[in-house]
Amino acid sequence: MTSVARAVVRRPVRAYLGLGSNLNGPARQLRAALACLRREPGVAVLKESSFYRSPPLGPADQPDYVNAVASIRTTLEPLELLDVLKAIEAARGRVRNTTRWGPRVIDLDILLYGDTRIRTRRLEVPHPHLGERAFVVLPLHEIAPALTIPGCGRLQDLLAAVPRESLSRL
Ligand code: ROI
Repeated sequence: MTSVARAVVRRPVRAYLGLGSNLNGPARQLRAALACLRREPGVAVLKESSFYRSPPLGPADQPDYVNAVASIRTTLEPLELLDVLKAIEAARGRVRNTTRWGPRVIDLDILLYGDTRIRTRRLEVPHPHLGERAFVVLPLHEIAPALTIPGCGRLQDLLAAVPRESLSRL
C-alpha cells in the first residue's frame, strides 16, 4: 500500500472582524491594520466599512474611538485567525492595558466566523457585545445588511434597537 501525501485544503469561511483605535492617529491605525490583514496568507479581505467616530464606551477620560468592520474569507481556523489578529496588534505597537477598558492603538476582534458559535476562555464568537454596540452594528450593517447573528437575531433588528446618535461617519 502506498501512501499519498495530501495537502489539507480547508473550505474558506466568511468571517467579520471589528477594528477600533483611539491612539496615535486612529484612522491611520485602522488603515495600517487592514493593510497587514491583506498581506496575511489564508486571509482575503472582501469588504471594508466606512470609518466611524464615537465617544469611548467605558472610562470617559480617553480620546474618541474610530471603528470599522471588515469582511474576510479565510482558510484559518478561529484560533489561528485570533493569533494572526493578536500578532498584528502587537506589531502595530499595542501594549496590554493595566486598566480595564483603557485606550488602545489597535483592537482587532473576530465578530463572526461563519455560523459557528464558540465559547472558550480565549475566544467567544459571535463577539459577546456585538449586538449592543452601535460602533459595531452600524458598520457591520453597512457591509452586510442581511446578516443574522447566531443567538442574537437579525442585524436589521439590532440596528433599530441601538442608540447611534453619538456615532459620526468619517
Ligand atoms: N468604545 C468605542 N467607542 N469604541 C471601541 O472600539 C471601544 N473599545 C473598547 C472599549 C474600551 C470598551 N470602548 C470602546 O474596548
